[in-house]
Amino acid sequence: MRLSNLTLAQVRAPVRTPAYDRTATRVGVVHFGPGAFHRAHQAWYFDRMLAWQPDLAICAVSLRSPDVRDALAPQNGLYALAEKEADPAVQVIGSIAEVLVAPEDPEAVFARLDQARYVTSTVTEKGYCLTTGGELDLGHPDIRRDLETPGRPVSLVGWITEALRRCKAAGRPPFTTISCDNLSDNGLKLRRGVIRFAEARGEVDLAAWIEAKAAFPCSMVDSITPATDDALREQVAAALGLTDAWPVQRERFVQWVVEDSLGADAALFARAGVTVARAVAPFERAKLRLLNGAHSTLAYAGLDLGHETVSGAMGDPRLASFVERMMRQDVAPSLDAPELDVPAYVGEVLTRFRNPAIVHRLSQIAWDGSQKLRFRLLETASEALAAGRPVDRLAVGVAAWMRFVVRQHRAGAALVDPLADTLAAVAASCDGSDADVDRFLALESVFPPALVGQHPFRSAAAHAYADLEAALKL
Ligand code: CS2
Repeated sequence: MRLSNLTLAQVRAPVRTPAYDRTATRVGVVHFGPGAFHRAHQAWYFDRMLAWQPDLAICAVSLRSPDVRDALAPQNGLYALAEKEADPAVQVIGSIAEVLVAPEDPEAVFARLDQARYVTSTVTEKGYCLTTGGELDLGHPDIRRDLETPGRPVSLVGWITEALRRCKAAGRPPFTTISCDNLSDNGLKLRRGVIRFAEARGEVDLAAWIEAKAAFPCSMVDSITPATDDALREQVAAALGLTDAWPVQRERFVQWVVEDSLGADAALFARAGVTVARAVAPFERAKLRLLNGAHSTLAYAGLDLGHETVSGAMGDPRLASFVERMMRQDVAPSLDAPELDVPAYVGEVLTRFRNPAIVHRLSQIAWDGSQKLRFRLLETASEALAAGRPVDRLAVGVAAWMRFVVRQHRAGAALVDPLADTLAAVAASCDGSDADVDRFLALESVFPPALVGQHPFRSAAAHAYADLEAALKL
């Protein structure tokens, strides 16, 4: 038997089930991107809030694939979340009221957006359609398409702008949009993108209204969430006594820091465990540069050395001590986070990476490298150069990514990356020499020109590209 509203009461103890009556809840949140991360993170926070505030159920919107809807619709949106620790715990999350697939029925999505108090998003870095300078890329195919047919958007920016236009036309106050992706200044970038898009649509009044009235708080999200596998499905079925087509898993650690433009809801978010902060940037920089920067470095260098998982790579002293040196000596000096005990934070992140209950595949982290490197390593390297600090270790993950792209190409393995075709063409022209590094560095949509022009960065990348093992001794 399968998990659903009908079978919920049969879920076995000690699995926790929603602490509220689901039939009494109402959609107040529209979320774009109902992947595993959203379901393990924001949906868990809203599940807690629903116990005190019934009008914050989620309408989850998939911009393309029907897969999550197909898995969760027969379950009435219910699914299990497993915490992977030495003492594992499983709970059933009830905050997702429905999953919509945007292209199938755009008006149904707009109807939900009409009643939304919050719009949240986990569409990954590429979903923001930004240039390397962090501005909306008006030449991006999705943005061009949305400018042609703004009433049937395909991009996040297109959806939010059209929904806000409808709010304004109906005389309603705008919803608050919370970006939950791993981008520096995510809220600011999304806000600028939406305003820019409204202007490009010729909607100058709308752009001014959004600028004056709509809130786009920045947010930092954190919880290690490996992809779902059959082992998880089995573990969950045994715990629940029911099957679940798409459970999710994460570590117990979970953090969400949201910039305080939540008005009266700030107390509710805080009660659910959200850190409501005046400034998110210090938290966000620390997390992106320390955790995600180390993750990507471990992924590309670890795969090169034959490892498969994060905890496996952390068992290799060459990698573990390298990322620790990079975090403490190269990343920490780039942070201005007086409220954060950075040395202790580094220690916690390394302990989390070692969690033996988590099987986090390096290949999962390796996805979308062309989009991730900027926020995780390149911005840190640019600032280090400007401050006269070395970039040798910061360039290692970048060079390991280049090696990864070439290796995948030679093995005939597909690259999961929006720039896959461009990267394959670069890899095809690589011959293992120093010149390969220049070929990669010439990719303007990956590398900011100001960084590429700097000799120390180029030579550090070339050194690590030529001999990764030697570079790991740095
Ligand atoms: C990871 C992140 O896949 C990746 O790129 O670095 O998903 C990471 O696990 C999360 O940001 C942790 O909060």
